[in-house]
Amino acid sequence: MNKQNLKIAVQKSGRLSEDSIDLLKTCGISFNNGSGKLKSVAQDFPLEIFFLRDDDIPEYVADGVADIGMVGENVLAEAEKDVEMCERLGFGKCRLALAVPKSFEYQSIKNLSGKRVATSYPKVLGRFLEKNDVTAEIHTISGSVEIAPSIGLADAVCDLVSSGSTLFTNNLREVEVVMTSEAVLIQRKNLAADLHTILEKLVFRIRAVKAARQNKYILLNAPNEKLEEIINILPGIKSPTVMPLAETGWSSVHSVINENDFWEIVESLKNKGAEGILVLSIDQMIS
Ligand code: PRT
Ligand code: ZN
Repeated sequence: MNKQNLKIAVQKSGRLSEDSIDLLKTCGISFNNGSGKLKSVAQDFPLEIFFLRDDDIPEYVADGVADIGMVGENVLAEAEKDVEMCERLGFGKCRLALAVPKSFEYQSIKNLSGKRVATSYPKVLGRFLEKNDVTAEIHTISGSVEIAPSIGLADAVCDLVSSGSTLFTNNLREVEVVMTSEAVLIQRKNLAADLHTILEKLVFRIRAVKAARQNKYILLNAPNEKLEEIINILPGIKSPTVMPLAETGWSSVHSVINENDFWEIVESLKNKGAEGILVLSIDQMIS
């Protein structure tokens, strides 16, 4: 009997494509994603990959054309489709923000009352304005939102921001965050039991990759008289592994540290007399 594959929709080409494909591959799933491909079947995992425009992904998942999908929360919020979010993916981070020309005297969101705001996210913006009790004219445009004020099409914009340089070069100033966003894994409702089992396996692997990306494996040599102080600096999953070195009076210490504290920890380790510090990336981390 032919076993069913789980069908996943990912962005065909754009800001989320590379990270989506890279995440699946780091999960140990191999497939051909050669340019122009619309669909691909994984060789070693029961998964079929559909390459689509990001805006279409929530609808395809809601309709059951795909079982799951990787998409930005911003697209999901705008699409208003009946799907479930099952995992945050940790990439594609950005925020949907309101911005005004630098000359606009902005004190509060009330200043947008009666103004024209250009956006590609009319529904999300509409809900935000309503929540803040502001009535403004929403102008829906599909691209290059940031130029709308300079060509006289709008008084303000509501667009995605990551570094802020697009706003800056267009003489705009960010004034409100409407929502923050990252790529998420979504699933359709009422997934059949066998497909759900495959999804659970995939989510298990994704979590292991995410945990690994947030951590580093560290190895170092420590003089024994400093061992206790050095161990105290290292958090580790449980406690660090300590092994004697061939050279008497020295030990080798292995541990896992969070990427965020990384430089601070390495600096204090050096100050305490640690030597030969090696830092390695982790592929998967299963707790
Ligand atoms: O063709 P398709 O419809 O699939 O792609 P698209 O053109 O609609 O989307 P794409 O590839 O541009 O973005 C896909 C997703 O990436 C978005 O839905 C967000 O979830 C996420 N993302 C993360 C971003 C950004 N960061 C981002 N900076 N999407 C767009 N931008 C744009 C923004 O619109 C603005 O023009 O980048 C500019 C701002 O960037 P900074 O760095 O100058 O602030
Ligand atoms: Zn799109």
